[in-house]
Amino acid sequence: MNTNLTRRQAITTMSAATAGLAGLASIAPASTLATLNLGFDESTSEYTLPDLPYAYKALSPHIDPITMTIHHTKHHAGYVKGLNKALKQLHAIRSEKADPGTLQHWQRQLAFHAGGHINHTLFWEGMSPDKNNGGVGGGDPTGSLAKAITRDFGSIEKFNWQFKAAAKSVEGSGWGWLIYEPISKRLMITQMQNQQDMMFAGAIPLLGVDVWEHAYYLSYQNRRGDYLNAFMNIINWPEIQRRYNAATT
Ligand code: MN3
Repeated sequence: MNTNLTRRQAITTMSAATAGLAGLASIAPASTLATLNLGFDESTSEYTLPDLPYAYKALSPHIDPITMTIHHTKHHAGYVKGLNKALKQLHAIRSEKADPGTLQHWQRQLAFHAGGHINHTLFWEGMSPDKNNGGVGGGDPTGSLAKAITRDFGSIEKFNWQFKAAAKSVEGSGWGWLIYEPISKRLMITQMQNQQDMMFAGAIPLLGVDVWEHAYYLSYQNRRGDYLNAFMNIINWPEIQRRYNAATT
């Protein structure tokens, strides 16, 4: 069975149910992350690796199929495995079946691998094949998101510049993010080191770009800037708008 189709059907069903409650204005808004499929299996309490929403070759020529395949089936799968292992070890420590002195290690492992799993899930779904390849990728944001970007960064061009410059200058491995800060209701651009460091509490991730070398090295080698220029052609702005709507509704 196609996992993504099943998830979309579930979301459609949920939306229909929510529509029936339209009169309840005070109902908690769906968070940006609420519809994200992390492949959590209630029966085993373990996370699984969801399928990509497109084929491995679909983002060509911007990201090559071998990079996509290894990135998803090896790197992302590794974070899912590491997340399950960290949770299992923490359970064992609570049950006094493991050395409590290793708690700090497994807490770090939990943050790193849970971050890796969520970051990559947001990353895959935040991209789409470009318009020449049957997708909706690229172009500029529109609507309320474009207005907010213009308000908070000065213009779409200034946003594009800062987003790429911030991602390009991440030291070592990490991510560039467009986030929503829900308290002052503003968009910001942040850098993330590894899978979890430097992100502040409350930041709601909208758009992320993976700048670990595994994300681009086969095609771009040390030219991270070229990879980031290519990435702009496959941003799924309708999905980022959906996340923005969920964060601000
Ligand atoms: Mn990665």
